[in-house]
Amino acid sequence: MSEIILHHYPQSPVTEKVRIGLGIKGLSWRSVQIPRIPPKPDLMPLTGGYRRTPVMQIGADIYCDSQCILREIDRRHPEPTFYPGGGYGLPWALGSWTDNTLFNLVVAVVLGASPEDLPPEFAADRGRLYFGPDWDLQTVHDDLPHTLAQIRAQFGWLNDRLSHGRDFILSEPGLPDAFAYHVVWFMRERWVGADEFLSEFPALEAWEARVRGIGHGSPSDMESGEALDIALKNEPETGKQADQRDPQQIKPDMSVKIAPESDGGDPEVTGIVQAVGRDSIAILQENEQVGTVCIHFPRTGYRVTPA
Ligand SMILES: N[C@@H](CCC(=O)N[C@@H](CS)C(=O)NCC(=O)O)C(=O)O
Repeated sequence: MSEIILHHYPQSPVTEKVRIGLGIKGLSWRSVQIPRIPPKPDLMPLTGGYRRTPVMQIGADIYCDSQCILREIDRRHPEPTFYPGGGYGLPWALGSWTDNTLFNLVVAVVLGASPEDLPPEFAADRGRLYFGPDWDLQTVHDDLPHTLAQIRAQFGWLNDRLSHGRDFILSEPGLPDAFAYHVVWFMRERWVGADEFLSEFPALEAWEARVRGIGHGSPSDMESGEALDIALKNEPETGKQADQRDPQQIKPDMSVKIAPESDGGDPEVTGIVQAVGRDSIAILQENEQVGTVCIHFPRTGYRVTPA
């Protein structure tokens, strides 16, 4: 059973990055809708407590974080390439900018522009997740002009890159387009001032329309219960893999805890190392609902500690 199952919700900007990735590859996939805020009772048995969105499931292998998801999609479906024109490596460095600095600025606009319009539960959850334990939405609101000045300069970089007759960030649609697009999409979808703000960037807007046109591949709905059953009926495909050069001396069969490094109050996920490498780590966990699952995380942005 090698169907791609994506656990997500339509409003999730980070998932939009993955959906465009699936569109570039022209893949069919199954779509399981999860709640926008915890509790997420049908997701937790699969992820061991990881609560962010999206999560990809293939049988009993679970991929947490869009980095890990896109790498795995590319490993299983190398064509068409995510790295047109031989642009290997570079998109991940670009993604580190779009996913952290730029994304966090846009989050501040989306949440801070009119805090009074946000459902209180949603504001409380996302405030803690993105601004840390001492967050204050009024401060974020008051800082909006500064935040927009930061975004304006950075969208200007993208606009400059896309001027001079260039249709995509590399020669053809690729990973950098998915990375940059999801941040623009997020602002466009969720901030009332976005149309006016983005109209300063005609090359970026023309590119945005081209990336939107790539689409999402071919999704079809699946109930969460069916996804849990698929995990239960399958064994993880991931074999044991050691890495002699691992700087932390993490080895298969060790018990570890993994959590995002950002101070968002994310729970740690505990498990037994199955595979460790430069870009990702995979741990085994077992519970009644899904049997044994292998949960994959990226190394960058995640802290692994012996449990
Ligand atoms: N580094 C993660 C970030 C994921 C993330 O923060 N996603 C947002 C939604 S777009 C989220 O998890 N929000 C809280 C939630 O869905 O519970 C990734 O690239 O997948």
